[in-house]
Amino acid sequence: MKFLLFFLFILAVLSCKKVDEFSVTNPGFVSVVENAKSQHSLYISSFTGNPFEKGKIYVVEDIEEKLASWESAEPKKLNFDFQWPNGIETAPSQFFGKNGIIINDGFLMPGKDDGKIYFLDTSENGGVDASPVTLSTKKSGWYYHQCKFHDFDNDGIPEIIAASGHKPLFGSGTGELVMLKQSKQGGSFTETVLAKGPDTFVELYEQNGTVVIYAAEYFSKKLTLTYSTSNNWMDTSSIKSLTIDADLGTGFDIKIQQFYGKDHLLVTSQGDSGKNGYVAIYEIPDNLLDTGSYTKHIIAKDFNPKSSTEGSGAPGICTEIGTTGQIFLSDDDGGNLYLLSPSDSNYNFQLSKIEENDKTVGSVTLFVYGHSNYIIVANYSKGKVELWRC
Ligand SMILES: [Ca+2]
Repeated sequence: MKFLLFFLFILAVLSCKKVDEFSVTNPGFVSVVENAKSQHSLYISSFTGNPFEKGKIYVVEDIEEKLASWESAEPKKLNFDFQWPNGIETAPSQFFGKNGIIINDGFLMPGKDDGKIYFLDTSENGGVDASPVTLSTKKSGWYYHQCKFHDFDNDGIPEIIAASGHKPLFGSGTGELVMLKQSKQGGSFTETVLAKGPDTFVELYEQNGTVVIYAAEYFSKKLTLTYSTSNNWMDTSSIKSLTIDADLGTGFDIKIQQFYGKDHLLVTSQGDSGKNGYVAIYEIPDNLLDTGSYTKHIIAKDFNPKSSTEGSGAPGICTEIGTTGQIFLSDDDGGNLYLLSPSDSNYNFQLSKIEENDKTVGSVTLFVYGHSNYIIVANYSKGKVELWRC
């Protein structure tokens, strides 16, 4: 029996294979969005720490048709230059009545930290020749990584929720959770600060009419949730934040994922300022505000960056592989790619290294097509966008 279980486990671990790769210089984030043809486009952000070098975005349209010939995908560069583009989302059609993407730009490095949230019309040629519309209005020196969308005031237009970070040249960094509200379709956006703390990645979760925003905070090293005491998010005096885990360490990725048939928080922490990072799953209680009932399970630990440069950390972005319970993990500055496979139904996972690289791997994202789960990997240091099939 033990042998059989071991054999089944090996099968599960071996179920991810690299299909192919194509070249893009310094790919950081990979984002799959819906496009005007009801297919999917892959947007690839590219950046370096060189203050004189612009950040770039590349697009591969209709990736459904590229899966079988990934190496010849030929990404096209957007003509507009950015600073340090991060995550990209499908824009709600209600904003401007056309197909588009939301681009989150900027990073804490000097020369890159005057970030913005942009809308880009992608209805022609993936947006290669389009000029972005700036939606954020924050003062300079703040940057953005990711947006979430929810219609908080039921006017038919979703609001944008984003974390923004700020790191002065001297002193510690801070974060602010902001809401961007559009006045009417096609109209301008106003940006309101909801709470202090969230600086990088957030998740929005709704249960029984209660909306909460979770954040794995990078600077303040906490896992938090933000909510409205009156369920009226337009009344900023009603917005409160609670700490779920004060011992998170340097917070990084956060996602709602299903394990054992229930929603959980999947979180990566870069531990003690980049060192001794770990991956944790938190159980979500029936009462979302009961912060003492988010039971934490550390499922993999002792991740470390290959270099001791300040700001380096491990691990990075992760995603569940569909609904398999397996997790595909980028090691960030640790350089590796890992699979985390459940070995029982009690939060025990096996960690297996599936690729080793010299320096840094960027984000990973899931693309489900047919009956297959594909993972797209931004292999930053190798300059490759990898396609894995799991
Ligand atoms: Ca609204």
